This record gives sequence, C-alpha cells and structure tokens, in this order.
Amino acid sequence: MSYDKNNIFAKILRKEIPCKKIFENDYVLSFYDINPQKKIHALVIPKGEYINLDDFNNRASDQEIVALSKAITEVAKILGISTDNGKGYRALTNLDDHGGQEVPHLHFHLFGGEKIGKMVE
Ligand code: IU
Repeated sequence: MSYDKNNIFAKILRKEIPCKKIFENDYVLSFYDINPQKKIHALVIPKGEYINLDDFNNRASDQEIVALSKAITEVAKILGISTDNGKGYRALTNLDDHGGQEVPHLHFHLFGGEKIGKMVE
C-alpha cells in the first residue's frame, strides 16, 4: 500500500482544510478530533507521510520517532490530562483494516478528561 496524498490529514497538513490546532513543531501537528468520542479527544500526527505505526517505525528517522513520542506527552500536558495530576489518559493508534483505521495517515488518539473503560469502540 502506498501513501495517499489526498487523505484528510495530508490536506490538513497542507492547510487546505482547517483544524483546531493544539500543538505544532517541525515534526508533529496536534489538533482536536472533529468527532470527539470522549470529553477530550485530540489527535497527534507526524508531518511526514506515513500510513500507520508500522510504516512509521520502518521508514521514519529516529528524530521523527522521538518527536512524535514526546509530542504525545506534551499535548497531554497542554490539555491538562497528563499523568502529572494523577488522572491520565489513553493514547491509541489504529492500524489498517482489522485495527479499524479510517484515515491512512498515522495518528495517535488521545482520550481523556473522564474515566475511560477498558476498550474504545
Ligand atoms: P481512525 O483511527 O482512522 O479511525 O480515526 C480517524 C479519526 O479522524 C476519527 O476519530 C475522526 O473523527 C477523525 N477525523 C477528524 O478529526 N477530522 C476529519 O476531517 C475526519 C476525521 I474525515
């Protein structure tokens, strides 16, 4: 499978479609999910063209991988859901068909602001 440059997150990264931005640096963009499943529902995506976490780990530079991982913690802090306050959140990424991935650009969901059950459907 090759990367689809017309996926919705690619369009957001090219600023063809607006988003409610939370955080941005050279490697990562974070914004609110358009259809929140929990009180707080943010997305964290790499700026590079990666389909899913496997693709990312296979092709991304160490710098990109570190930046994405650290951005999750940073965004959680910005949103006030980090483990600093003993509350916490769920970070989750869906991979491909069986994982239920709809947008073919790697994204981590950050769910928080309320107690979350064992699984997110
Ligand atoms: P998934 O893991 O690929 O299923 O998640 C895709 C998410 O992208 C889902 O939670 C959507 O609500 C979200 N989303 C969005 O934030 N903005 C959009 O324009 C579209 C989908 I289309």
